[in-house]
Amino acid sequence: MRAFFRIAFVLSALWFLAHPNASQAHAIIVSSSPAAGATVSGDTVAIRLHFNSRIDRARSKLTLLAPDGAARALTPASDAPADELNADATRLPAGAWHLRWQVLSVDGHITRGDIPFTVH
Ligand SMILES: [Cu+2]
Repeated sequence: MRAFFRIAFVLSALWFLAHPNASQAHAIIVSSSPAAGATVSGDTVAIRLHFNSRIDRARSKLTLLAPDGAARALTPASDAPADELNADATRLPAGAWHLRWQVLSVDGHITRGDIPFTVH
């Protein structure tokens, strides 16, 4: 048991060495529109990604993957709140889409994710 606590202590110490700003945490997605797995109707989709911390919008990316696999880069809206990455996607044919996001948070860490959604 003692060895276990010693290992746990060493691992947590290493974690804080590797993440000096861990208290700021990196950007984790809090909510998204569309939500993962959602079905939206119409060919215009307002994309709203809300993170738990401020993000560096200039170094964050939004890419839409079409049902046929074609990638479409989206330009994030510049007037969004500091913890949001927003864009308007227009002319989306019906089918299964993926929204790929990659953000740089203010602590310098990159996080990314993939939100599948369906256009009806
Ligand atoms: Cu981080």
